[in-house]
Amino acid sequence: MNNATTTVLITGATSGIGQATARLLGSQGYRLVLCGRRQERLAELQEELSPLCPVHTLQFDVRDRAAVEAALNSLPPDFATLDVLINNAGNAHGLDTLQEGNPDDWDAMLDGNVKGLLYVSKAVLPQMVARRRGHVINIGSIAGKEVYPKGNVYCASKHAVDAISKGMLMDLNPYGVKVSAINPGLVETEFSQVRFKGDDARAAQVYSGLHPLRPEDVAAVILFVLQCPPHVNISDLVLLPTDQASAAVVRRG
Ligand code: NDP
Ligand code: 8X3
Repeated sequence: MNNATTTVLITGATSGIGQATARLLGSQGYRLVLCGRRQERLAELQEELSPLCPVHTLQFDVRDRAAVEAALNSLPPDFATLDVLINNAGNAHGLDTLQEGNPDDWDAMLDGNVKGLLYVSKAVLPQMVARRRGHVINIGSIAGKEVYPKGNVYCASKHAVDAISKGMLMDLNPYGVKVSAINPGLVETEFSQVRFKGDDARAAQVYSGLHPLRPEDVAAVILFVLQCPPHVNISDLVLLPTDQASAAVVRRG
């Protein structure tokens, strides 16, 4: 794959894993379509990366099906042929037992992490199928492989991503389109700030006393997965910090 002719759409590019991936792929000269809700961050990233690679931005909420379709349909001709889709947008909202949980949080997680991924995929996959060429990289989680206390609905959303990735792999197999699921453990991003609704002290506790993954670590793995030879597909990968053994077992010094 020639980076300069490969167009990569990244959802959730305004922060964390998506932003680190945009920076790494941009440094390698890929053509980027960067997506998120925070327009000012998209503009800043476009300004930062434009000297390195062609960049187009799309501002939309993945939960809004009409907005997803309108955004993808608005791509200018030189960005409209997408070679790679990185379904990364998502978050956890709250950490509560089900009996104490907030249904608004459940809606945000199921609508964003699951239905949002489906809406974006539906808008992109037909062109990959028609061209018999493409690569979808879905960012799942260790929470899609295991359930941890109070993780209930977030874990359900990521288990759904795990199932969707497996189904997508089967659906796209006849057309030679690759599907890769990357499932990280603890990564220090804005993830916990969002989960705990801006309670920075509580968010910091998640990573205290251990050495979490950095978003750049996940970006490096995404690049590796992307650059495998055409006959090689990494279909399902779990990536943990050395200090983490499972969703709930971590070593804190
Ligand atoms: P961040 O909070 O740092 O980034 C989340 C990104 O998703 C932001 O760019 C945000 O952009 C975007 N996003 C969230 N909701 C929506 C929405 N409704 N519509 C459009 N964009 C949205 O978290 P991470 O980088 O950690 O998370 C990225 C992915 O990695 C998520 O899918 C998460 O579940 C997964 N993950 C994270 C782990 C971690 O420990 N951090 C571990 C395993 C998986 P904006 O707000 O501008 O819309
Ligand atoms: C994010 C990792 O373990 O905080 O998906 O849920 S975890």
